Amino acid sequence: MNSSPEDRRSARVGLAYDERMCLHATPDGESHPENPERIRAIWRKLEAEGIPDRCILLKIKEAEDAIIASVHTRNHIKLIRNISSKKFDSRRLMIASKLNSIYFNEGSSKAAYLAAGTVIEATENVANGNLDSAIAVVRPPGHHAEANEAMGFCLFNNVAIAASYLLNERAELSMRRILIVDWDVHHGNGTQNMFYSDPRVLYFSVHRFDFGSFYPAGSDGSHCMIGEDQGVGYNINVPWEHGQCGDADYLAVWDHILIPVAEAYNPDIILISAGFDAAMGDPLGGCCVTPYGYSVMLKRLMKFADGKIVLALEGGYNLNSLANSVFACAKTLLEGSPIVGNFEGRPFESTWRVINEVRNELKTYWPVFSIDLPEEILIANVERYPIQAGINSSSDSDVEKDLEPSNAINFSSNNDVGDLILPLSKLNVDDGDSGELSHLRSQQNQPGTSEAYENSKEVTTETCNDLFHWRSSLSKVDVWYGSYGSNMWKPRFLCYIEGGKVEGMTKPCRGALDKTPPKDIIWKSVPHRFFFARSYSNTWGHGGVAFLNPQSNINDKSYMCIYRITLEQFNDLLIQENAATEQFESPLVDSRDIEFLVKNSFMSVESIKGGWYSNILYLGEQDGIPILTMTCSLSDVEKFKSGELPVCAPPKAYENTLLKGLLEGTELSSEEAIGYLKDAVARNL
Ligand code: X5A
Ligand code: ZN
Repeated sequence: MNSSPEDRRSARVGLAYDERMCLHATPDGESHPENPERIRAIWRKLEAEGIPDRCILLKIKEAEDAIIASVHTRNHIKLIRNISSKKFDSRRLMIASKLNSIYFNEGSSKAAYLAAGTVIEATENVANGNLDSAIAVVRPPGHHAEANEAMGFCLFNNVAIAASYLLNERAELSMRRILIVDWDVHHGNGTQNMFYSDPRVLYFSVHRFDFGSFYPAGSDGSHCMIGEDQGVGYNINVPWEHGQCGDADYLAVWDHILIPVAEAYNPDIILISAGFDAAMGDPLGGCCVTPYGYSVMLKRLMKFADGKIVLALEGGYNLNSLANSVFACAKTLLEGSPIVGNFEGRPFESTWRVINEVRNELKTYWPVFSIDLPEEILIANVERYPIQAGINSSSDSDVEKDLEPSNAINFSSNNDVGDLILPLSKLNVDDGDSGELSHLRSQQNQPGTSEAYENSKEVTTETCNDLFHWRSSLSKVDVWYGSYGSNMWKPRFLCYIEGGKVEGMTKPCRGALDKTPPKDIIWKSVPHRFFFARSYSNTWGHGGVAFLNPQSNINDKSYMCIYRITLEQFNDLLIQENAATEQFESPLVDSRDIEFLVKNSFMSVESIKGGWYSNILYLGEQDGIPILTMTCSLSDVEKFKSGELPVCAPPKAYENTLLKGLLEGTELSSEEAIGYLKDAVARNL
């Protein structure tokens, strides 16, 4: 190690970088966000700013298997050690393809061992006092790597290895409480799992969660994951509900969660899983943290653990944002104060909700959370919502006012035909319409939302306004969602809107982003047959679930409860009904699709093709608004008939839910309702 003589006043900051970590690259030269240019760009920027001269450059060395083995399995280590060897040449692609978001080449092993070794080296030298703090510019990243699995661009869990090294191999350094702050935009599932029952490591992560749909998806990143056994209370997740979070949101979390906890925990050292993919401009993160934001987040942590902080690079995929953010952090460590800058905006309304949820979940373990947040904060900050592009154009609402009723498609509904919905042929569909369905356009501005639109103007940035495009326009369109299964019982249906579960469900629903309850509820019957098929569902366990035959038949009659919701909510419903986990940057069903549906009566949704309910049916209209439902494809019906797919009676809890729906919504007696369901089970398709 060599320190620069002329800069005695600045802190001893270790800096580690090695070009050999660029050896890990896609095997075919295909472009990939996690590529060697990431750390080269950082290094170029640091050099251009004279940072390496002000730091202590660290020796780079490969991690030893014995150390890696404290968090990874023997098998995993063997795989990463051997994956780049000649004899794996033919199997490398295949092995990578079986993993989640992983590639391997001849340089992967070397880079993985160097990345882990470098973070160990940096951590050890901060722990033993040789350095005040350090930055490890490493790749591949680590926080998604599980004990026995590479995933999410991560091979070895660099930070977890270093933490466990201090605890288990370097006890004499007295690093008894390690705070890991994971500010990568993704949840560090691997790190969480490795220390889930270990109170010596407090894992804190703030990440996009989007109700479980953001990578790595599922429930691991939920605020309910607080640790177990001895480690309960020592795992803290702050899950954003959406993208676009920026400095104000992160600093609010620092103020009201991280800093109070750090004060109470009193860590001996802080390891930062420093991904910069929450940075403004990052192509994966969709958030808006500025270099100044990172700088302040870091500075606020420097008062703990005598300033013993190690930053280890995780994600970050916009080369400029990445390099500028790392530079800001280096400067902050060196100078002991944040870079020059200022904040704009204030936290989202959802940020306060999330902060309250986290504090509430953990208040028995962190008494400081029992103190309610000052009401002024909550009141003064409730009006910022994520941008829903399109809604802040002032002309938008004018367009709606100018609508001429004569342009509307004339459904000339004849509601006197009893409660049977009109067959399509009776509908007068005016083909001369300009494009969108005018009757769909002539919808309401919902109460309260115009203020939200006003406020959303202030947070516009070039990179932070993409995600909610489709939501904004579809939130202004109403549809009737027709339910014929368990959703006929309103409390069960509401799980899809508000999130949560009712009795008998094995797991909670994510809910829709817009949690407004349905505006109206009507009961009808439709000339379609409903039946039970499949033999297991995630929500209800063993037994069949309800489907509606897409083909109508005048002799069939099924009860249907229709809920008036927005087309945005219908999309969220569709995603949940089809158990889709990825994020959809475009809607599954939009206004144009409804036009198509009006003409063709059903439509298969391509992007959820494997889902059981990927077929949208149009069932006519009510009050000028289309009635849609979702069911299986015609080809599934054929498979149910042929026995290729199972037909099965519903599980008891599911059947009871349907019964409750029918009894509360229809005039049916208990016997009649039971008979109606029994009949659906008994008859052939
Ligand atoms: C370290 C990191 C992201 C993985 C995203 C996979 N991983 N779609 O940022
Ligand atoms: Zn990430």
